[in-house]
Amino acid sequence: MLRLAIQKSGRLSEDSLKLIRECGISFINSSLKLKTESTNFPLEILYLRDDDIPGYVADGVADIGIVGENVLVEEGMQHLAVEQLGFSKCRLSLAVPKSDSYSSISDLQGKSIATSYPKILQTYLTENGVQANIHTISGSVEIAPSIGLADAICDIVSSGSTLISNGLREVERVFKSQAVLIANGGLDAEKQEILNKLLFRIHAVQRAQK
Ligand code: PRT
Ligand code: ZN
Repeated sequence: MLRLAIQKSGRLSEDSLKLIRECGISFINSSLKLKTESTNFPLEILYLRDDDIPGYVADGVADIGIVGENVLVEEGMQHLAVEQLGFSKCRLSLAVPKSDSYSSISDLQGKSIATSYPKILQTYLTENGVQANIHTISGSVEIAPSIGLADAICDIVSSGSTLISNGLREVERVFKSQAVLIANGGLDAEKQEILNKLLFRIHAVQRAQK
């Protein structure tokens, strides 16, 4: 039996469950349960917070998982990635108040930037030779400039409407993300075999969608 960790409830949940179902894997889904077993494939599904998924897979509590690349890279777990899944696409972007002048990344030199992704942001700033003060906050990042907490933000953007409604303007795209399948590096032969079967089905689903 292979253990798959997916997000319990959030932006990844629905498409993760949909992918498993499209692979012909049946299970009874209940939002109240923490885990469920497939009725026709050797798979058990664990429902977790997305941030916990890379750690559980690295520790072997789950064998495989589905998570956003933004979370995976921020947690320094890129080595677990097996395959991009093509959904939950978004980007991590820098944004400034729309009335602020901005011409290039060097305008952020010495400024303060609020984000929930300090590592990805720091890497990007270092690559661009910019030193800034990073304020790590766990949520409501987009209100940081208007309350005087930071000059700029670095946050997940999808349609861009959250930025607009908070009077912000996207100025740099820092990181592109989508959902990825991740796996523990030390699966035994039996589990690896099940994963190969699952991947075979995922590829068939992806081909059918093209
Ligand atoms: O509770 P749990 O910890 O499991 O979930 P979470 O609240 O941490 O994550 P969740 O469900 O919000 O997002 C899960 C993953 O979905 C993220 O890690 C991304 O990989 C991906 N994703 C895709 C997004 C978005 N699109 C997205 N739009 N994650 C967040 N957003 C937020 C963003 O933070 C901002 O507040 O949506 C807002 C921007 O959206 P637009 O459309 O207005 O630009
Ligand atoms: Zn989360």
